[in-house]
Amino acid sequence: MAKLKLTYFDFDGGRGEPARLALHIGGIAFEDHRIAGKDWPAFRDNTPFLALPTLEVDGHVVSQSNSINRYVGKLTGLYPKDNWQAFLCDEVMDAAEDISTRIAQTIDLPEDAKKKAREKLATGHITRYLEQLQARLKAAGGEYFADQRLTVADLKVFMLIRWLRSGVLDHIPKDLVDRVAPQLVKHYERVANHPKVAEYYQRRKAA
Ligand SMILES: N[C@@H](CCC(=O)N[C@@H](CS)C(=O)NCC(=O)O)C(=O)O
Repeated sequence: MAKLKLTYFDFDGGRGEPARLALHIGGIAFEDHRIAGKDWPAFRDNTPFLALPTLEVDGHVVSQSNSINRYVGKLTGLYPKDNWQAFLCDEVMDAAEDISTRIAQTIDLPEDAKKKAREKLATGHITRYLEQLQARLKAAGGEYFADQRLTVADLKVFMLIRWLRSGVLDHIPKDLVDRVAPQLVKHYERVANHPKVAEYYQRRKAA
């Protein structure tokens, strides 16, 4: 087994969290390297594309969250072997990445511009993405996004829905998901209650 070191910011969420969860669920040992915000400017140049997460595999540092998710998904059995199911998994992960990027682009805007941009996103792209993700979930059987079982796509959407419902995003109503895509809330709860996911967060809380 390759020696793995996953580097991401020091919080339980975001683009690095699905891979942390997948490795935990799969019982695969890895170094969980967490960077504090204050250390990021000095660390940035160590990353290939000036961003996190990165994954070091036997000394080779690679990046891009969904590429990492696919790789660890294959290692942990949380990525479909069937080509079509793999496509469904990828499409959902890339859609979640798209909408997260649009939201992230508003973070550093001045307050007025942020309010305007986020209100437009909430009624526009975010609503559309949530409706479409819910439709994808229903088409896949209603419980998981691909392969009728937990995959890295579920972990990626889990983090997105948690972010949208957390209340940290000013001007994006925290009940938006509940109103426009209630099946995604049920999906969120399903993933949160997965024994390994629940155990992971119990352990994080106790740490
Ligand atoms: N396409 C990249 C985006 C990576 C990205 O933007 N990461 C953010 C954290 S979630 C970051 O490193 N931000 C710090 C910065 O850009 O200075 C991926 O999917 O991994």
